[in-house]
Amino acid sequence: MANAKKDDKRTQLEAHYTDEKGKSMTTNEGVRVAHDTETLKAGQRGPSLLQDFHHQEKMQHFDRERIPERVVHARGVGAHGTFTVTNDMSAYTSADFLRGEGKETPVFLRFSTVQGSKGSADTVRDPHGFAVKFYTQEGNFDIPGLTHAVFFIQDAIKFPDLIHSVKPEPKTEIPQGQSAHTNFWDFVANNPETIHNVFWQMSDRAIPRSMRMVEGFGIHTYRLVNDEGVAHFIRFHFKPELGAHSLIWDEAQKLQGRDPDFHRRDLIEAIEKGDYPRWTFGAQIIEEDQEFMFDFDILDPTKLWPEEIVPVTEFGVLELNRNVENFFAETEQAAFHPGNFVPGIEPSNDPLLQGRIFSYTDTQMHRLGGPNFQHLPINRPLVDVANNQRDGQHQMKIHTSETNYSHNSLSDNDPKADGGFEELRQAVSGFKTRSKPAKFLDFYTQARLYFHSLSDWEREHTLAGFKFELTKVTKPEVRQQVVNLLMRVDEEAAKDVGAYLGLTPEDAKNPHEDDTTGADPGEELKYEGKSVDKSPALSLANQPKKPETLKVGVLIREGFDEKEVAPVLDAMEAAGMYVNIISDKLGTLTVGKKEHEIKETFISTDTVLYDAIYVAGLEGLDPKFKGEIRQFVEDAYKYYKPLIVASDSESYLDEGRRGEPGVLMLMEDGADKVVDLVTEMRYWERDLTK
Ligand code: HDE
Repeated sequence: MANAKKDDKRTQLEAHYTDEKGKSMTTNEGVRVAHDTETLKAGQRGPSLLQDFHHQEKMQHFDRERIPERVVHARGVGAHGTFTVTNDMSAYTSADFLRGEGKETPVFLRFSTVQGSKGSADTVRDPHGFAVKFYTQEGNFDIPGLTHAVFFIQDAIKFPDLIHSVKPEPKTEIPQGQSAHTNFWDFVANNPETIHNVFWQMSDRAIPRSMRMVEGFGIHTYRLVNDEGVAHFIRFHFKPELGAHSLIWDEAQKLQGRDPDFHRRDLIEAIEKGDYPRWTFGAQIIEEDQEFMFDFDILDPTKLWPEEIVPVTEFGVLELNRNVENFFAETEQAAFHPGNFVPGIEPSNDPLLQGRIFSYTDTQMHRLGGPNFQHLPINRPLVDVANNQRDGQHQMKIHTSETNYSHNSLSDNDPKADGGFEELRQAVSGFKTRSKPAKFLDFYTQARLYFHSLSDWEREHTLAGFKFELTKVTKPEVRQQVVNLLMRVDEEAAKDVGAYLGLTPEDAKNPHEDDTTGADPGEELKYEGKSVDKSPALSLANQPKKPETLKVGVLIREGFDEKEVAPVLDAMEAAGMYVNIISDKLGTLTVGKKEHEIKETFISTDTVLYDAIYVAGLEGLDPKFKGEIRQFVEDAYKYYKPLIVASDSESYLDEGRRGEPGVLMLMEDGADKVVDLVTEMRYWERDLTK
């Protein structure tokens, strides 16, 4: 089977590129247009005429420019890239794109938030979508995953309820882009299976620093099947080269105003600069007969497989290396589907995955206007499509065959179903039932595992997340129920959050703990019970840190000390950091041999937009800016960010803060320390009372 080169998708898309430059204006029928700015009227001051077909066409097209936004994950950003195999997976799967070291497959990846509408801010608290489409030589394979390892619910039929509860409330259409409201928490309290993912949601994982710094998870259990028909259960993982890192909640909220497009801009800029984000793509793999080795059911999407028990096997590297040419045509019209499988990859019986396989095609037909959405350039596979599906709205093909059915004799029974995807041969038996396996009803063990695996600062942030959100809950009885639910996970956490809310957690069974409709007379399952108390892989404290692409805000104006500043900026740039000059006016500033463009001023930008602040020299600064500079320094300090202050600017740093972790005074320390200092990103041990 041929190798899909990284540019094959681009070549395919290019056939659809169109550019109006140098062309005369025409109607959509191709008729040249002499006037485009006045409608045709009966007399200069008279009414418009119905015969003005150009006006009508222009207006009617405009009137229909918007399509329904995605019912969830409406807000997103996408980019093209390449997946390259580093580890041949033939032993596990017949999927062509995972076989043969060095094989390249074009991909499209869309990141998204879940709750907010298309125009909502990027840095809201949410699980984030991590949806990948692989344009393989055997057709498209999609993983519409998340940046969380688990989901809120166990069964697809509850999805509309979950989403209704978290979306803006029906009476007021408030709040936007937030789970901090009464209905969502009422859902949580009365659907205790949500609590594990709610802990992820309240933790720093839900407010990433960058889409380039998130882990991606397929969440569900899938199957890899090899040429011999041997299957393994797996869970997909994407691990970012830059490590997974997060914002602080206060900062995230400010960013919603300062730059609602923060994540979008960050991704587009990095790719434009050639700093291509990369993830290793792999999976946790277990033998089929190890299905019951854990203390949970592997089909349960609210449970993760601890990496300490089942490590991730690397398949290859996914790199994003090309921005889209047109947001609507590519990112908005991209249609992902967890049922897009290629031979060698299959779903498991996970009841959430099974239900998703129905929903995605259904929603695309609604959103993209009919059954031919796969004809859209972004969705088209790289291989030929041949079947007897015909007609429908916006049909892009002219099928010339005289038959459109099988079996036929007139076309030699073409197209032939003669190989390709075949389901694993598997015996299935059982009574029809709506019940769940008993282990699905253990909602708390893994919520506890997650919480206990976090570092001190992550735990503190997670509890602060609960406190913030529950403050926005208007009904005291809902708060009480949530605090009681927390008690089932961790007594200390429940007491801490309860004390903040003025409530005493009650140690009572959740009324919905045994919820399962219908009786299952089926067999009792035996689980071996393998587990861990802590999973270090879950803590952001254990993620790699890299200097590349960290953004440093440099506060500076003419008159700085060149000898001090030039080596610092050189060292940062040599390490791949983005040096952003911020001054009192726009223009250019030469430091050493380099001329920097000043793109931001003291009043147009803010500490929250940078990973570190360097007060590099403010001699002769107009006193009217002093307040702004103090704010930059104050925020860098309180958000635990690296803070570097030049000798001539020490007056901006309170004496008590000098010598605190992550604070560097350049008169005492040297430029050589700067890169390591910034790479650390946060100094949680810093004393904020100073
Ligand atoms: Fe989705 N989800 N989902 N979801 N999902 C959609 O499909 C749905 C679930 C995920 O960037 C919709 O094209 C159901 C889990 C991503 O375009 C819709 C259930 C996971 C995206 C839909 C789930 C996801 C979606 C809306 C419960 C992680 C954005 C628009 C059974 C493994 C893809 C669309 C993009 C989008 C349904 C649960 C991830 C309505 C019914 C679990 C990343 O079809």
